[in-house]
Formats: sequence, structure tokens, C-alpha cells
Amino acid sequence: MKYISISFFYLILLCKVNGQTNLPKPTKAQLAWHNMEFYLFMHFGPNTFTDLEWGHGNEKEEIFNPAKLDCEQWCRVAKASGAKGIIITAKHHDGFCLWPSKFSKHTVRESKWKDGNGDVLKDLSAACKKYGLNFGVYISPWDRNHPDYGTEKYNDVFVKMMTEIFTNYGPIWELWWDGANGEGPNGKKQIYDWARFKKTVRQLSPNTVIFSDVGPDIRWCGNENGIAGTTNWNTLNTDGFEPGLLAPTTDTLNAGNVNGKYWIPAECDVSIRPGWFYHKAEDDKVKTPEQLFQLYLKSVGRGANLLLNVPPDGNGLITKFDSAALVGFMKLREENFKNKFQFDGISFTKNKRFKYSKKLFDDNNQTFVRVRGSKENRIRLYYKTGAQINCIILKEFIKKGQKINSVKIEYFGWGSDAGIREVKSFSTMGSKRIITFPRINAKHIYITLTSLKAAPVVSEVEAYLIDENLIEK
Ligand code: FUL
Repeated sequence: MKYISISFFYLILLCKVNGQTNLPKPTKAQLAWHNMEFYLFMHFGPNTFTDLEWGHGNEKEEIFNPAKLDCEQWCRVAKASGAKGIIITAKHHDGFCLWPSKFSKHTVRESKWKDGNGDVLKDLSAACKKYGLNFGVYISPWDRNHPDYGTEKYNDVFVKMMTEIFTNYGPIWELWWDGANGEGPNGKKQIYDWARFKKTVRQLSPNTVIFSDVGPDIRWCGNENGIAGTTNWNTLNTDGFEPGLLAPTTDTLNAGNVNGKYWIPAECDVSIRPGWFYHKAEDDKVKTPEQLFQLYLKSVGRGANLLLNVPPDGNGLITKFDSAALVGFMKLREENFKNKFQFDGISFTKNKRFKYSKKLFDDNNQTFVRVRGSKENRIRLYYKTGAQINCIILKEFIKKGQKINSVKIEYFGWGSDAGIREVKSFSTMGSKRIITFPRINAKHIYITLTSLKAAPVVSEVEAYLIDENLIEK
């Protein structure tokens, strides 16, 4: 008995040392989602024609008439911006369906567009396939038009609508549930059957990732400004919570829970314009490439994904203002992250010779190193002729969980700058962390993992000199 319990003790110890603690881990679909990084949101529907943000639900169907609608143009713009997918508002709060749903009388079928024969979901899903983009769908449970809204029958309607979408337009990579819950045409609010909705999607399409305030797969980052927490855990406690008013506080959604029970990473939604839908008066308020780059640093650069809304106009096209900003944004990323600094050696242990190792610098987040060579949990990089840099990108290997709690970056400079100086300390590394700082000239860079939940695994370390005007503000 004693022998068994000692062996058991050693087994536990071994597990701890190897970091095989019981941390939540991403599913395959979530891991693939982390690699998506940046994609477009498109708010499109009656509001595009009425200049509203929240339609009342009683808009005449005939107003929906995007004469030049071209979903391939949307895809070309998405491609030119480096976005990897598009999520479309198949049904916003006004209840209008961008596909001819059998379960509503407020759809493209009742509109004048293409004499009622048009189908935006069909066009967009085909265009996304053609251009190699992932296709996602936003569907608002809140429906200000449907006569059954506010009654138990409406939950059936919602399930049937999702079934239509998944059956006719799949594969759907991400499904976006808006938690808003206002009154319908009969003045009543709906009690949503979230458990049934989730079950339906899991049955129809197990690989779809579901977004809502609280997941189950992807969570809201807690604001509509596109900004993830400077501390950003991919884990969250959601037991007892629901999307909408019953969600955890926005602060919690922003930062996640350090010891959260479930893997539910944050997505940052934000519009390229002040509104979500197209308004002509906002043509001169489109965010600049530099502003978009700042958002990129504060979302993707904090281990979240960026869902950038680019609303098509009343012709059914993305305007030249938005597309120019997006192309400019792409150019900034390409130019500034083109020249990765070549290091000359790496070591994990003090006074050990610097060696060359590819794994941390191969642009491949499948390869990794276990930072366990020393008690200090430190990665030392060596640059023979110095590295003039102002940006470091770190990627944690998150397949087995998020383990790195806090990080300190230091450098050893040249000449009068010789000596160890701190660059930045911050919490959570996650799938991608972009740290910018005033330019340094480093002989050595030390990346110390100062606090850990389990044995750390890092997949990439990159150093760059970016345009100093782009440093995080
Ligand atoms: C919110 C909605 O009320 C807005 O209209 C927009 O769709 C935004 C993305 O989500 O909950």
C-alpha cells in the first residue's frame, strides 16, 4: 500500500513537472480559429437603406434593393486587406432575412431586389469559397418583426432558421449570436432557449465555432472598440451565465479568468466607421490605416482576434473609402513585419554558450521549445552586431493550455548603454503578443517568464524595427 501511494505521489509530481496539469485546452476548431487572427464583419440589410442602426422591424421589404450587389467585390477587398474570412448579418434585430427563409415573411424574397429571387447568403457563401475565405454568419435572436417573437414558438422558428442556414449555405466556420433581447412586435421579450440553440448547432455542424458574450467557443471582448485586455486569459468561468444581460461583467469578459474553467478566447469586434451599418454621412469618418494598425496591436497583439466591420453601401458594394483604408492597413502590416531581425544565438541557461536553434524563429507555431533549461525560465537572445528594434512578438504554444502568467523583457545594450535594462513587463502571453517600445540597440535580449501556471512552452520570438509612429499609443 505504502509502495503504491509513493508511486502515486511521484506520478503526480511528474505530471506537475511536465506541466500536464488539468488546464483547459482549445478544441481543434478553436485552435484553427486562433490562426484566423483578422477577418471582416459586414452589417447589411434594411438599415443600409433607411440610415438606421436598429431597424424597427416594420420597414417595407421593397426598400432592400442593392442594385449592384457583388459579393465577389467584398471578397476581393477582404483578400486585399489580408482578412481571412467574412461574417455577415444574415438577420439583424429588425428581423429581415438576407436569405429567402421559409419561416419568415420579411426576407429578400419579399423585396424588389432581383424580383425577389436574390439570396445574399447564397452569393456570399459561393464567393467566399471561390476566394478561399472562411464564411461566418451573424444571426440575431432578437427579432422586432417576427409575429411569434415573445412566445415559445419563436424558439422553434429560430432553430429552423439556423437549420436552413447550416443546411443550405455551409460550411459555416463561425456563428455569431448577438445577446440583445428587446421587445418584439407584441411588446414582449423572448426567453431564449440557449441550450437548445447550442445543441442544434453542435448537431448540424460540430466544427462551427459559436460566438456570444459567453461562448461556448468564442467570447465577446467586453467592448465594441476592438480592444482586448492587456491581461487576456483564454479561459473563462461561464457556469450559471448566459449571453446578454446574464453575462459576466464587461471587465471579466475583457480579461478572462486566470483560473477559468473553459477555453473561451476573446474576439474584438469594432467598426471601420462610427456606425455598424453604412451611412453616407460617415464616408469621411472611416478609420485610417494607422488607426487600424493600433487596433491590430490592441486585439491580435494581445492574443485575441480582430473582427473588423466594413459595411457595404446601398449599391451592395464596399466603398472606395473603406477599401483604401483596408489596403493601407495591409500595407502597414506587410512593410513593418517584413524584416525579422536575425539573431545569432539562443540560450536558456546563464553562462551557457549561445547556440543556433530554429524552432523559435521559423514562423511555424507548430514547433516550440520548452523553456526549462534553467530555474529562471529565461530565453536569452544574442545579436552579434546589435539589434536596433522597437517591437517584439511572442507566441505561446497554447495547444496544451495557456500557462504563462507574466513576462519581463530586458536587454543588454552597447557602449554607454551597456548593462541590463528593462524594456517592458506585462501579464499573459497567449497565442500572440506584440510588444512595442521606444527603439533600443540590444546585444542581448532576455525574455523572462516571471510567473507561470505550468511548465511554459513558447513557439515563436520575433524582433522588428517598425515605423516609430506605429508604436502602441
Ligand atoms: C450589437 C448590436 O446591437 C449592434 O447593432 C451590432 O450588431 C453589434 C455588433 O452588436 O449587440
